[in-house]
This record gives sequence, C-alpha cells and structure tokens, in this order.
Amino acid sequence: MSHPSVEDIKIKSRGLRGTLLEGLADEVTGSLSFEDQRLVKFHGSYQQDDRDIRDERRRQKLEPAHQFMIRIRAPGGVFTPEQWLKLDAVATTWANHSLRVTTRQTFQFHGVIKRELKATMQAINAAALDTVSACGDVNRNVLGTSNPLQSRLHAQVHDWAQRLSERFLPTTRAYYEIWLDEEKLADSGAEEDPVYGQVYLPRKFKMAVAVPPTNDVDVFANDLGLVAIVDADGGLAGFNVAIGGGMGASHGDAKTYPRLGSVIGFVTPDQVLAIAEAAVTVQRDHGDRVERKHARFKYTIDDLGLDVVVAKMQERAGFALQPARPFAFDHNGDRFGWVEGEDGRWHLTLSLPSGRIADRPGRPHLTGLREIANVHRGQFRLTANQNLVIAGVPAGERKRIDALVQAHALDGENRAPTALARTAMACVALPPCALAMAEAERYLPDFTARLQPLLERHGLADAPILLRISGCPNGCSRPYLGEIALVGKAPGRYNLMLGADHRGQRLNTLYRENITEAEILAELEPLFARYAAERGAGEGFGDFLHRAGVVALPPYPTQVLVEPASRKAALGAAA
Ligand code: SRM
Ligand code: SF4
Repeated sequence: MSHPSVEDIKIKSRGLRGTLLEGLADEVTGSLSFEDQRLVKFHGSYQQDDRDIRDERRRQKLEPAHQFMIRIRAPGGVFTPEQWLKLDAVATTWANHSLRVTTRQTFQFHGVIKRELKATMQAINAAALDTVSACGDVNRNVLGTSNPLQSRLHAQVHDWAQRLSERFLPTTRAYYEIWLDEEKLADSGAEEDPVYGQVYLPRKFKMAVAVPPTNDVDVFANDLGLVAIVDADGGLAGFNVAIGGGMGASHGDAKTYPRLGSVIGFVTPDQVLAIAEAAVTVQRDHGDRVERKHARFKYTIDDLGLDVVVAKMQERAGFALQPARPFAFDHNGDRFGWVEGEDGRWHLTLSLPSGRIADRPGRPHLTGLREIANVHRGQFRLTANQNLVIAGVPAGERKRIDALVQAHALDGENRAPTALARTAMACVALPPCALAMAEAERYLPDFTARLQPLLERHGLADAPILLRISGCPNGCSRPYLGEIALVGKAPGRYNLMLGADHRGQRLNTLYRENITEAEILAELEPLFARYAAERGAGEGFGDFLHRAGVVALPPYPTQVLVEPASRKAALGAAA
C-alpha cells in the first residue's frame, strides 16, 4: 500500500491535528499511524524504535519497541535552575534517564512510550516550556550565540533568537488541544496562518544569530543566518544576512550537497523580521514540494539563482539590502572554563560528551547537574556544540560550583578531557535514529581514545583539531564543518572528510570513501606527522591541509568570505 505524500498529509491535517488524539488513545499498538507519525513531528516528537533490539523482536514476531523522542523549543538555549530540575524529573520519570543537549541548543528526551507521551508533554509544559515546531516543516529552534549574560550585545542578540522563534510559530492551536487538553475554539482546525497557510514549508527551515568573533552556532549552516554587526558604541547596528546554508546530503546523490550560506547584505534591527519573513515565504512559495530530498532553501536558491532569490526577498520585504559589512570570526567552538561577564558575574562552560547528560560509572553527570541546579541562582545555557554554560554565577559562589563540578567529574580543572574530546561532536545515531548507517555518539569516546595516542606521538596532544562524527550523511553534527569528520556509510565504515576551517566558513572535502577505523587511523597518522613538522604559527589542521595541497576545494560553494564589504562583492565571494 502506498502512503500519502507529506504534502497531502499536511493539507488534510486540519492544522496538524490529523488523528493524533485517537492514535494516542489506541492501546493496541505502541505506534502511531503513518500520517500521524509525520504530524507529531510538528509537535516536537519523533516515533522511533530501539534498533539494538529490532532484529530480536522481529524474530519473536513482536512489533518493534516503539518509543518517542521529544525535542524542546528553546531559542538560544536558556533554562532556569527550576526548569532544569523539572526536566531532570521528566528524564528520570518518563524517558531513558538522560538529558541530551542537541546541536541546536536544546534538550531531547529519548525512550518515551506512547501511552506516556501526553503526560511527558504536560510535564514539559509545567516547566514553562513547549515543543512546538521543534521538528517538522517549519522554522526550527533558533540558535543564538552563547552567552546572553556575557555582554549587553549578547543579550540583545539573544533577544533576536527569541523574537524570530516566536514570530514563526504556527498559529494552529493543535498543540494545546492535543497535549494540554485545551478547549477547542470555534475555528479549531481552520485557523488562518498567514505565514504557513495549510501546507507549511516544503521542508524544515533553520535560523541562527551569531556574535563575531565567535561563530559557535555555525551560522552559515543555517537557511537564514544573521551575523551581528556592532556600532561605534558597542551596541547592535544590525545584521549581515546569509541565506542557503544546510548540511544534509545523501550518499551517491549528486543533487544533494552541503552548502554554506551566502552573505547577501546588511539589515538594521527594525528590518530583521521583514527580511526573515521574506526568506521564509520565498522558500514556502518556490521550494520543491515534490522531491523532499531537494526541498531545502539551499536548492531553491541554487535552482533559481542567488540574485533572483535576493530580488524576490527585497521585493517582499519592501526595501533593498544595504551592502554587507565586514566581520571576522575566529572560531566556531566554545570557550571552556570560567569567563567574567560585563556585570561582574561569572560563566562556566563545561564540555559534555556528545551532549549526553546521564549517570555513568565514575561520571554521575545527571546527579551532579541536579545538585548544581539546587544551589545555582543564575541560568543554564546550552551551546550549539552540545556543551553547557553555568551562567550568571556571583564571584562568591564559584567555589561551590567548582566543588560540585569536580565531585561529579563534570570537566573541572583537574579532569579536563583532551583538547580533541572537548571540542568533538557526534550526532545521536544508534540506537534510536532510524536513519543511522553507523555509530556516532556511542563511538565517539572510542575513536577519540584511539586518535589521541597518534596526536601525542607527533607532539599534537593539545592541538585544537575539530572532529565531528555523523552516523549518516544528513549531517546532524554538522560534520562538513569538521577539520576531520567521519560520515557513516555502513556499520563500522565511514567517509573520511578533511579540511574545514575552524571558523565555520569553509566546508571539508571527501578524502577517502567507505573505510574502516584502522584505515582512518592509517590515513590520518602521516597527515599529523606533516602537520606537526610543517604547520605555520597558529595554523589550524584544516587550513594546513589546504595549504599543503592535501585537499582541494570541492566543486560546490564552500567558502564564506568576509571582505570586501559591498553587497555585489559579497555575492560574488559566496557564489
Ligand atoms: Fe538532524 C534528521 C537528530 C541537528 C540535519 N536529525 C534527524 C532525525 C530526526 C532522524 C529522522 O529523521 O528520523 C534525528 C533524530 C535522532 C535522535 O534520536 O535524536 C536527528 N539532528 C538531530 C540532533 C538531535 C543531533 C544531535 O546529536 O544533537 C540535532 C537536533 C537539533 C535540534 O535540537 O533541533 C540535529 N540535523 C541537525 C543539524 C545541525 C543543525 O541544525 O545545526 C542538521 C544539519 C543542518 C541542516 O539542517 O542542514 C541536521 N537531521 C538533518 C537531516 C538532513 C536534512 C536535509 O536537509 O537533508 C535529517 C533528515 C531529514 O530531515 O530527512 C535529520
Ligand atoms: Fe541520525 Fe544521520 Fe542525524 Fe546522525 S546524522 S542523528 S545518524 S539522521
């Protein structure tokens, strides 16, 4: 039996309701119907199954061990200690006893079963949080440079992440009716949605706001990226706008590729919402609604032409973009350890292994952070690199936080992991991800442990090399921006990608295809030897590989150049 298309499902869904209420009440199966599985994504949840036991259950003629992943909407990734404690309770009551920080600055829960899905959503809502638009063909969680408490500018920019998120929420009340038992209003199922209409977007849409010199959100990996530009007084002058970033690709399908955003000009703060709406609606009206693999904004832009899309955006926004202004990113990682904010409060960035917060032997991270939440009076900030900032700590409280960090092996000064492990990222992959072709999160610690001795052999123990692993080419850990990246091809086999910069401005290139761990290590060791012997002062591994001619630029737009400042030149540089 052939399934209806996602476009049909959206149109017939009566504002994303479908038969979700009936499906949730059906106790015969732990699964939702095909249609409702597509719709539940818009409410922030994915139906999955535990792939570790999939074959065994099939042999036993049982249905798969269905479970749900739930993703929170948290623009800029800010949580209060009270919210932390409530989310910890959700994790330990309904989910798999872990909180998972994602590469888009929010939390996911894994392992929630269908009959507890509603209670879990209600518990999340009781923490004054929601999951609306965390997944689905809508604007997703908006990223904002960490840390909003660090300076006035960071706070202003964080505010934009919030405003963009709220501006592009769907108007349907379906979420409130289905999960929170809200009474149906007269227009239930027929609410007008001026941005999304009945068909929503052809595909997911992602936005990020970055504050140079730190590109910790990988702003150019987003459909719409905003780069904050500072005025003479250190305030926010406006943003450079970049469009068409995206990571996803499919092995062996040349029509799909990662792409970095093209810088198309500058807008003042009062123009931000209009230009964002122009980008979203151009994609809504011109994106591919037939081939989902080819439906992201990046393909719309490349198919129509960047200039055509920019002209359409300007027409819809009602103004012309100003020339892009100069900016410079120096890094796309997090800055670990304590840093003092403008107001004298302190912020501690901790590295979390693949963002997973759980109690493991020798690493009681879930307990440790619960204890910190019990005494902390500031905020928790998630980073888009799957790390955590304990933010807004008065100087006098630092000692207490440090003691808890160290007592729970949470990356205190004494237990710092290697530079490699600190900055490495891996996507979730197996066992819950239906699309995983190889391990990622579970494999990262083994791989870094095997790579580290090679680095040490060449005096590179502390070299800040950016490693990213994804279980498939969809690129959820933004692997195409890793100086070294493994992209899953099959169990135990990866494509080895090399040569991104560490500023999020140049994609890497396929170096070796479909190879095993032993082959990966054998390929990397001679490159480490050359890097150790030939690198220039401060030269990153990816930059070195380019200078040495080990990798070449791939044939698609891979570089975001900063200069010169005119829009025309910026367009040329990015094309
Ligand atoms: Fe992703 C699909 C996990 C960030 C590109 N992603 C998935 C699904 C939902 C698998 C599925 O469709 O069945 C994964 C669920 C696994 C699980 O159990 O959690 C999944 N993506 C994740 C997370 C949790 C990875 C992580 O380790 O943190 C990230 C959640 C972000 C969030 O909080 O919203 C996550 N995904 C990303 C990113 C990175 C980013 O946005 O900065 C990308 C690349 C950027 C981009 O969108 O181009 C990304 N995910 C994809 C794609 C490819 C989309 C495409 O354009 O082709 C898919 C597949 C799809 O949509 O069909 C996908
Ligand atoms: Fe799953 Fe692939 Fe995303 Fe990893 S990159 S979480 S394997 S979809």
